[in-house]
Order: sequence, then structure tokens, then C-alpha cells
Amino acid sequence: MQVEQGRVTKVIGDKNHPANFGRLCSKGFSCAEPLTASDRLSSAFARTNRAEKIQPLPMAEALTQTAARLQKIISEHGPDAVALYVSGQLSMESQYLAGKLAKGFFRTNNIDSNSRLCMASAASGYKLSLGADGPPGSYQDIDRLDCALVIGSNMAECHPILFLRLLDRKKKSGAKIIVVDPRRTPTADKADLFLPIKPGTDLALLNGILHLLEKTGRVDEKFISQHTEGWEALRELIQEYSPERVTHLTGLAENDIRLAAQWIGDAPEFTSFWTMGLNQSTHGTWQTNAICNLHLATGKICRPGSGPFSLTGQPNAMGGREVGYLSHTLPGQRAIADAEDRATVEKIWGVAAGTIQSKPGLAAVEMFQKIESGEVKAVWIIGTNPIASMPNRSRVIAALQKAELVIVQDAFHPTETTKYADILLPGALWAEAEGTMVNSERNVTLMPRAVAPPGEAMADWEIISQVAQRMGFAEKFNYANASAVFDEICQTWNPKTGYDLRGMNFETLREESRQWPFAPGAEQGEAIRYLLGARMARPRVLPKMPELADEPSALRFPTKSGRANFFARPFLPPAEAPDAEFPFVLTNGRLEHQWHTLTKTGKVTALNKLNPGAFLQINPLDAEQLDVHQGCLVRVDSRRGFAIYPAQVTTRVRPGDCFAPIHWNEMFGENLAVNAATSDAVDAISLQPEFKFSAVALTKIASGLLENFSAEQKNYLLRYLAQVSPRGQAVPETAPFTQAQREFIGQLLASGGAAAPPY
Ligand SMILES: Nc1nc2c(c(=O)[nH]1)N[C@H]1C(S)=C(S)[C@@H](COP(=O)(O)OP(=O)(O)OC[C@H]3O[C@@H](n4cnc5c(=O)[nH]c(N)nc54)[C@H](O)[C@@H]3O)O[C@H]1N2
Ligand SMILES: Nc1nc2c(c(=O)[nH]1)N[C@H]1C(S)=C(S)[C@@H](COP(=O)(O)OP(=O)(O)OC[C@H]3O[C@@H](n4cnc5c(=O)[nH]c(N)nc54)[C@H](O)[C@@H]3O)O[C@H]1N2
Ligand SMILES: [Mo]
Repeated sequence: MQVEQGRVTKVIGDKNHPANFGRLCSKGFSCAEPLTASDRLSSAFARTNRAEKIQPLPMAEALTQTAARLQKIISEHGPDAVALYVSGQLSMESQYLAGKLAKGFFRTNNIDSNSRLCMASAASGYKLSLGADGPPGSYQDIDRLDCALVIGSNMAECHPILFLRLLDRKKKSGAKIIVVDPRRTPTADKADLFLPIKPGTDLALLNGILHLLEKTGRVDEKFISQHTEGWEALRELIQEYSPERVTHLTGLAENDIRLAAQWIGDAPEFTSFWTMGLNQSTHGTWQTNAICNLHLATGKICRPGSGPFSLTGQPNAMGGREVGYLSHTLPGQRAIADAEDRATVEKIWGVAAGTIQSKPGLAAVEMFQKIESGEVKAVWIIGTNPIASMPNRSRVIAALQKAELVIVQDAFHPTETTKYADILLPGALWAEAEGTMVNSERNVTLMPRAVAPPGEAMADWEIISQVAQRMGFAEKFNYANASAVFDEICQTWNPKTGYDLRGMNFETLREESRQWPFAPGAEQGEAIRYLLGARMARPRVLPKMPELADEPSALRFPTKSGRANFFARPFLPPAEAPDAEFPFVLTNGRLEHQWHTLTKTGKVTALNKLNPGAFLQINPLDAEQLDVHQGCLVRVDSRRGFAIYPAQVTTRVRPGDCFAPIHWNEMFGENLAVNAATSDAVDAISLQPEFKFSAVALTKIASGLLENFSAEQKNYLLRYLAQVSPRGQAVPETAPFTQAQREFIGQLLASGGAAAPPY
């Protein structure tokens, strides 16, 4: 960061950082801009009466009031009447302290995070298949792989720097890239083989690929017998997934499925990458199991260039998972349900044995349901925007309206969620507070404090510890700085899973990032987990992995037996099937130049030019049936609610499917929130909601269609659109339009509609 007069003026990539070697994406380049946006929350606000407007108050008073109001609810209704909902965008220190306060001191396990909407299915799938959460390998695997399966991940737009690394590998070595997505995304454009799968049928495909691998002798019997359990049951299950049946279930061409299996089977090294297209499903955990099955059956795991590699979404969602910020987990990759794990953590926290409740708390979707039903009275939301990002939005709104106490700790105001706050606490952003974050390859990076936060804003960990101190837990939350919190996190190391940060501290992290496991006195971290003896180190600068001795006995998975588990997971359809009333499948996702609910990127002019607004992609065949043309407004209805978007008619989506980006919500115009329509059905194991699949009806909105405009109106509109910046503009009263047309244009402008590039 370049800092001038207390402001970050420029951000450039760090050539020595092993995550990107200095490459930044558009959001990275521009990430300093939102730091000084005019809607930064720079003081606390509060109200005691919902009918009144929230009023500013000194931070010290707000902290005291937060403590007192939480305390009152806990004394009257017990600890489970309180819930925390936190984020993978907070520092590890903040995440850790939020969990410590809730589980160890409030004595409620009602703390969950937006990881529940994101990586929960990968986390539970890994734990079952391999024995512990997290990818076993490193980004360096990209430089060694011969075949990449990118499934349910739009890597080109969502992990652009890693995707460049993958394209570099392809260019250098001819490695093959297989992309599986119902949409022809920019990622698919770069694929050697693109499988435009019918949404929600990946499990059939993955089982079908394994079927072919087995039938063609491409499984590794030696690896299976030495390192796994459960192969026989899986072998039996995959018999049912013949190419003919899989073709029928997935809508894919049989030859393409055969080719994918051949490439995966023949590649010396094979890595799979997946994200929300698999996780945000009612069978997300099973899909992770099915990916692990492929790697275990071929023995292509835990060696340079091979392994299952879930791509984490948020900057520090891995850190959060590791410090146990979900309602069923504890610090150091531990579980609430495990008595030994609870006892270990109770000791570290210095609380009496039995303090931590043995029953998992409420996961995100259920948490908001219990707020709506009145069982949970208070919620403290930190670093996430649930009114915009939770599924089935009207229920979440009802929940916050019902809650007795809503505390929102954010860096910006207003957001879709801050509107509902009784207390608003101003959090410092990444450049304004010291803290650590962990990425998908277990690299721990220290975020230095470069500038002061605005006004009275404070580091999130400090706000949490200040509230804790005011609730009578001063002794256990008295940290001089973030570094002291980090040192405590190091004590939660876990020999069972290999989680170990003990060889790190803020002083050494200031020099460079470090990859765990990193034992005390270690020189370097390890690039691949679960290897005994033949340890592979991450070199400081250039990614060069030493050769792995071909010694399979050196592998031990963190399960009781030391073997990984196969799971026989049959294909089951999504929770909601399209029918006569709701015949289309709505899926949704991200665009390259915007971030989630736009509190940051929505303020950057350059990014708004690149991705100016919401739209709905529909296939030309469906468009014709619906009499929809480019730019027409289309209403998307599900059983839960609706949204309205300008149409983008494109063969990038399959007939019967439609796609809307998630970024634009009510701050940007009425009826833009895709989560008004999405489903809150959850995976039975991970409790992650099925965002990616909702049955919807599409209707062209008859009034205000562009083709009904007169020549004069069209001319005016063209000139007008050319001169205004396309957001927040109202059409002048004097323009030659009817009221309905004016509203239509206003909506087009708010959503960037007609200007959206038809990628
Ligand atoms: N530019 C940008 N990058 C981001 C983010 C951002 O907001 N903006 N957010 C970050 C976060 S938190 C996350 S979690 C990641 C998410 O990264 P991704 O998961 O890559 O992003 P999405 O666009 O949500 O979904 C990926 C793809 O899943 C596809 N999909 C939908 N249904 C199915 C299905 O049934 N099967 C298959 N195989 N695919 C399906 C969609 O068409 C979409 O292209 O991105 C991270 N990176
Ligand atoms: N339909 C649909 N919905 C989805 C998804 C999808 O694919 N489809 N994806 C889901 C996924 S994977 C994710 S990760 C979620 C993301 O959903 P959210 O977490 O709600 O998204 P963000 O916009 O990143 O919200 C972060 C909030 O925290 C604030 N903030 C940012 N930095 C800080 C900080 O340092 N401190 C504090 N206190 N506040 C801060 C921001 O201003 C913003 O209000 O969305 C989920 N929702
Ligand atoms: Mo995410």
C-alpha cells in the first residue's frame, strides 16, 4: 500500500507473496477506493425505539449499551436467546474472539457465519472423506497438474489470479482443463472440454466418471487397498451410473463424459477445483465426497499436482473455519460434539470444565428462523449483510423486524442490513487494523495497519473484546493487541489434524506469510498435508516442489484408522423440481468486477463501468416463447418472492435455465434482490442452503417495453443514456415519457440494464 497523508493512494501486488506473485485482479487494484467512501461508518449509532431514527452516540457509550442490552436478554431468557452471525471477511483474531465470547462466556453455541452459505459443504465433505477440513494440497499443485476439473466454479471471474496460473500451466505443458457448469462462463470459454450440465446433476456425472474409470482399469488398486476404506460399497453403487444413464440425467453428450473420464484417468497428475456450483446444493456434502472419491480411487491425492482443491471464497473463510466460527465447531479444527475437544478448548480459555455446551448451536438459516419465531431475541451481526445475502430474503427481513435487539457491526452505512439495527458499531477495514487472514492453501498473511480508521471506528476484534470486558469478562478478554490474540490462537494447535501455527508470530509474519502446518522452530511450512516423513516445503519465493519419494506408506489421513473414506453417494434431485407453475430453473452467481453486496466495489467507478448492473440471462428459445427481447424487463417469480431484471438473451444459458448476478440488491433499485426468489432448503449434513437451484416462472412485463417506444422517445432515450452516468439518476419530469415509462427507464438506469455487456 502506498500511503500519503494518512490515505492509501495506491495498492500494488507483492511479488513475493505465494498466493499471487504480485498479480492483482481489478478488485484488488481498486481496493483502496472504498476505504474513504462517503458512507463509511465512522461513529456508533443506537436507538431504543424502532419507530425512531437511529442516533449517533460516542463509541464508549455504544459499547457499554451493547454489553448492557445483551446482558439483560441473557439474564432474562438464557444464553441461547442470543446469537452471533459473523463473517469470513473478518481477521482471524476477530473471528476467534467472537467464538470465544459466545461459546465460552455467553455459553451459547449460537454463533455461525456466512461460511455456512459458502464453504460449509466442502468443510463437512472433507471431514468425512479425509478426516479433517481443508484442501490437502497447495496452489503449487497448479504448476504440476496435467488435468484440471473445474466444476461448479467460475474461476475466471471469481478466482481470476489462480485461473491465470492455471492458464499458464496449460500453455506451458498442454495440461487439459475440463469445465462443468450449466452456463458457458468465461471459464468455460477457456476449457479444452466444456460440459454444460443440467443444474443439480453433478453427483450423477461424478459417479458416472468413476464408473468409467473403474470399467477401463483406471483406478489405483494399490492405493485403494493401502489408504482407503469403503471401496466395495462405492464400487457397487457406481455400477448404476452407466454412460447412458448419466447422459440421460445430466443432459451431457456421452462422448464428452467418456472423454472427461479418459483425461482424468490418464493424467499423471489431476486436481479438481470446485466452489458454489457444488457447495450451494442440498447435496453439497455428498458432492465433495464424490470429488474426494475420484481422487482416492485414482490415488491422485497428496502428491504434487494432485488433489481435491475447493477454492475458498472469502479472504479469511479458511481462518474462520480453523478457529471454529461455525455453530458446530471449536478452535483448532475441533468439534462441539467431541468431549475431548471441548475440554481442550475450555482449558485454553480458562473456563470451568463443562462450560461449553455439547450441542451444536443454530446454523445460519435456522438461526434466522428462530429469530423470527421469537426463540432468539438478540442477534449481533458482524461483517456480513444477511438481508442481501441470505436465501429467501423475506423471512430474514421478518426475523430482524421481530428481534428485540439487532446489533450490526459494519464498515458502511446504510446497507440492506444496517437499516434494521438498534445498535450500529463502526468496524475498521482491512488496511486500518492489524490482523491475520488464512487462504485456501493454509497461508497465514499478516494485514498490516497502514492508516487510521475513520472517526471512532475500531478493529472488530477490539470491539468484541471491549463488549466482553464490559460484560464482566475483563480478565479473559484483556489483550494488548491483535498479536496477543494470535498467540492464544496458536495454543489451539491440533496434532490430530496437523493444524499448527505455533512456529509463527506477528514478528515473523511481518516478514512474510507462512503456510501451516508450521511447528515451533520450523523453517518452513508444508505444501502437502498428511505426509509423514517425506515432507514437502514451500520455498520462499518461487513455487518449486521437491520430488515426493514414491512411498505410499508415508501417507496417513487424520481419521481413526489413518485411511481415507469412500462414500457411496447416489444422485438425488434438488429440493425443488420445476413444474407447470414454475417451469424454469433460476441459478445465480458472481461477476468478475463486483464483490457480493457491493458495499465496497459498488463505489468504484472503474468497476461499475465494467459490470454496470443486474440482468437475467435467458436462452433464445425461451425468450422467443416468452416474447422477450434484449433489454425487456422480465419478472422472475418463485414460491418465495420475485425480482425484476432486464433480459440478456444468450445461448450461454441452457434452454429452461436462467441466471442472475447476486450483486445488486435493494440499495440499487427496487426488486433487484435475487434472494427474494432463492430457496432456503439446506443440505442435511452441512446445513448449507441450495442457492443455486430454484424453480421459477418468467413473465415479460408488458408495460414500458423498449419496442413500444415511439421514434422520438427512443431517440431521446439514446441521447440521454449517452450523457448520464448510469446510476442513481432520475429521468427529468420534462422528458417525453409517461409515468410508467419514466419508472421503467429509472429502473434500467439503476440496474445498468441496457448497458450491461452481453458477455
Ligand atoms: N468477482 C468476484 N469474485 C469472488 C466473489 C465475488 O463476489 N466477486 N466472491 C468470492 C466468494 S465468497 C465465493 S464463495 C466465490 C464463489 O465462486 P464461484 O462458485 O466460482 O462463483 P458463483 O458465480 O457463485 O458460482 C459458480 C458457478 O456455479 C455455476 N452453477 C450453478 N449451478 C450449478 C450446478 O448445478 N452445477 C455446476 N457444476 N455448476 C453450477 C454457476 O453457473 C456459476 O458459474 O467467489 C469469490 N470470488
Ligand atoms: N443468491 C445467492 N446468495 C448468496 C450467494 C450466492 O452464490 N447466491 N453466495 C453466498 C456466499 S458464498 C457468501 S460468502 C455470502 C456473502 O454475503 P455477505 O457476507 O453478506 O456479503 P458482503 O457484501 O461481502 O458483506 C460483507 C458486509 O460486511 C461489511 N464489511 C466488510 N469488511 C468489513 C470489516 O472488516 N469489518 C466489518 N465489521 N464489516 C465489514 C461490508 O460492508 C458488508 O456489509 O453471500 C451468500 N449469498
Ligand atoms: Mo462465499
